Amino acid sequence: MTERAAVKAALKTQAVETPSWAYGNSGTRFKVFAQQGVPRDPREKLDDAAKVHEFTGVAPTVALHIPWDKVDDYAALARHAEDRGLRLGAINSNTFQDDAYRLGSVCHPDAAVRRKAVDHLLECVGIMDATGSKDLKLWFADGTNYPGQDDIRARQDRLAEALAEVYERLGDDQRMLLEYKLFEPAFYATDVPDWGTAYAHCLKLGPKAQVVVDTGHHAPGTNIEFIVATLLREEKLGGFDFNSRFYADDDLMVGAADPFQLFRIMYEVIRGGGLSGDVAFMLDQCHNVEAKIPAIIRSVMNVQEATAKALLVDRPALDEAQRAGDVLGANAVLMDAFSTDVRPLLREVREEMGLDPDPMGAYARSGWAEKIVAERVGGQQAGWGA
Ligand code: PSV
Ligand code: MN
Ligand code: MN
Repeated sequence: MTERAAVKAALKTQAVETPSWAYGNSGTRFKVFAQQGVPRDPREKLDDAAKVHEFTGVAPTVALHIPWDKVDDYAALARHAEDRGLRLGAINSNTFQDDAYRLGSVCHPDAAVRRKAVDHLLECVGIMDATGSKDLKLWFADGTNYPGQDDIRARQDRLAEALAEVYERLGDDQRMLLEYKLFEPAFYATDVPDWGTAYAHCLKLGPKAQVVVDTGHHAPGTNIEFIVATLLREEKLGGFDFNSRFYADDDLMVGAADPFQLFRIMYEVIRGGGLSGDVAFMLDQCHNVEAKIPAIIRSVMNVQEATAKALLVDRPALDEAQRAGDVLGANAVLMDAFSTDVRPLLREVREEMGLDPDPMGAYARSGWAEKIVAERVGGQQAGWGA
């Protein structure tokens, strides 16, 4: 296979998971703007996700958030997905929206609240059994706002105990993906604030526990690709929640704020063998002011472009320059790949996959946006920002 053919083959097998909540109305704590035609239930979210997959060819799975996507029959929901060429992806738990969780969930000082939270996590594993989902994605809003509010060490013990119970419940082919986030909603001490804390818990739990890197969850200036390289080396990178940020957890379209960072991350993924393995490439975004389906299509394309550029890095030349201590030469090899216009290559890839080379244009011409505005009245608000 020529090098170009190998790059194209890798791009054709890439899979980006889209989040159900990105299809619904969302906003900030100041205002949720209602858009016309948004899904009224989880099935309609899948209908929209099917359009993203139809026009990109690389978005075959959809992440659910429980209870935002609560239904009576999850097996039927999985069939609804299958009928549209999709599968259900990660099940995201939600231990942050009930009044009971004011002081935390699995780290709460009251054992009764911790029980409620763990029961929810176990319920999510039950949903995975019904949907065929492989990954339970855990994000805890737990933390404290004031020094002395609670015992930081005791909270870690409670967290470990809860995670261990859920880990035991996982099936052989199921994983637990633990997400970290520097701050928000807690402003003094978050209980899983960084990759080190997540890694330490996952290491103790065992091979089915891995870390999720949400690209919007770090302090400004953090070298995320270093974290990615380290977690891959330790076989603890479970996946990504991709989005981009200018300030904090902005949840904007991935690749919008810093396409160079996304390229550097994808380069380390490829360098560490993560493109063909079990790393889940998920989006975690909110489209507050822009049209949602095209924004998700654009996001998938941004991931593809960063991946294509990272695949084009001349690794033998880079290796040679690095070994020779050629600082500028090595940097130039990386920058050459980043500066390549990969859009013609991706158009070719899409044509070879039987797709329209222009997914944004094809979606706009499809009439789907007009159809859902006409047919769906009273669309659902996503849970986030509610
Ligand atoms: C938290 O900020 C987070 O990134 C977690 O992944 C949640 O599940 C998701 O946002 C909800 O939008
Ligand atoms: Mn996330
Ligand atoms: Mn987030």
